[in-house]
Amino acid sequence: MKRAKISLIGGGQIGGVLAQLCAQRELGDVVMFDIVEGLPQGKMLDLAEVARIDQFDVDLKGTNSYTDIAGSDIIIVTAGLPRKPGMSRDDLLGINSKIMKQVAEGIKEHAPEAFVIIISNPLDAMVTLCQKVTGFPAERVIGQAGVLDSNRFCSFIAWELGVSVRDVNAMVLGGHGDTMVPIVRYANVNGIPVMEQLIRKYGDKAKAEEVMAAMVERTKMAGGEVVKLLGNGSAFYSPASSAVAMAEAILRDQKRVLPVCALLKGEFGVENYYIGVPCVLGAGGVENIIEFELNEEEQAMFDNSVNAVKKLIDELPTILPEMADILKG
Ligand code: TXD
Repeated sequence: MKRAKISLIGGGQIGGVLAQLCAQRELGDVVMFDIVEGLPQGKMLDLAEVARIDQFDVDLKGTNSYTDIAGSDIIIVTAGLPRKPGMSRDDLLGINSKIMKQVAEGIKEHAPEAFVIIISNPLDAMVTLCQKVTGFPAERVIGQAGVLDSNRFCSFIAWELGVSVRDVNAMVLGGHGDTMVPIVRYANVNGIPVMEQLIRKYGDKAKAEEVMAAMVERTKMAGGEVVKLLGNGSAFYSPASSAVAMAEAILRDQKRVLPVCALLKGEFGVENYYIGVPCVLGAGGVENIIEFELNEEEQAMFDNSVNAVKKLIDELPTILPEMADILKG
């Protein structure tokens, strides 16, 4: 039985962790592409020399040629610049759009059957651009942000309540930016509502709401918190693990229910925009979008987040005038 083939477009901080995780989990053979001569080749040679220690049997290859991604089952894209302290993800739109167009053209030409998971920021706009340029069915072009944002939210809840993060369930929807929408109402620890536990812990509803509000705010700003501490670059372990969970769900047909940046066709009242929503991820990629009733406050926050994404998408034709017709389509 042939092993799956996973191609990583971008061999930087996240790309390196992606390669290591895919190899250690033996998800498939891995090709790492980057434009920097020697970078992917060096990283993959180093990783290949770990195989005996970490006990994995997969082929690893670094390359500067798109021809090597031919036949990929899954492609994970991190090509693009990360933000620096003080920058927003949206500030990357100009430079990363040009990179994403080039990457999408390479994928379209050399791996037309692949499932594509985008990580590059600004995420929602980059996924949109990749799908438009490749013309691939939307269920095969998705973005990773909600898995990361939701797991950050779960971590803050677990640390606050002193419980294992494995037993915390909480979801973040919407765009991957300051307008993201943590769904507080459904946050729970093994089914027990988090808010109920916070009220018991503090004996005061107002205090419990204040603590939850602080966790919601920290979730929204969590990316910037890491960027500020690092001083140069952004989070890389967490986005890599999040994208690998999505890739595994597709490769192993797991039917995982995960927050995915997916193209909505009327769900949650959104028509033809990519935004983070709960999806069933399996061999068909996005196999279903799980809608649920948002309350008034959640709907307002979700709509605000959708509008923030729309504003970014509306800038794309100015950045890539040669693509104006495709982008408006
Ligand atoms: O969860 C999420 N979606 C986000 C994504 C979480 C954190 C970081 N997020 C974004 O991922 C970040 O803002 C960046 O836009 C990407 C990649 O972040 P990373 O930290 O991996 O950036 P690096 O280390 O700079 O790596 C980027 C690589 C680097 O090796 C470049 O040489 C390469 O991209 N690059 C290219 N590869 C292929 N083709 C082109 N044109 C190209 N240009 C640069």
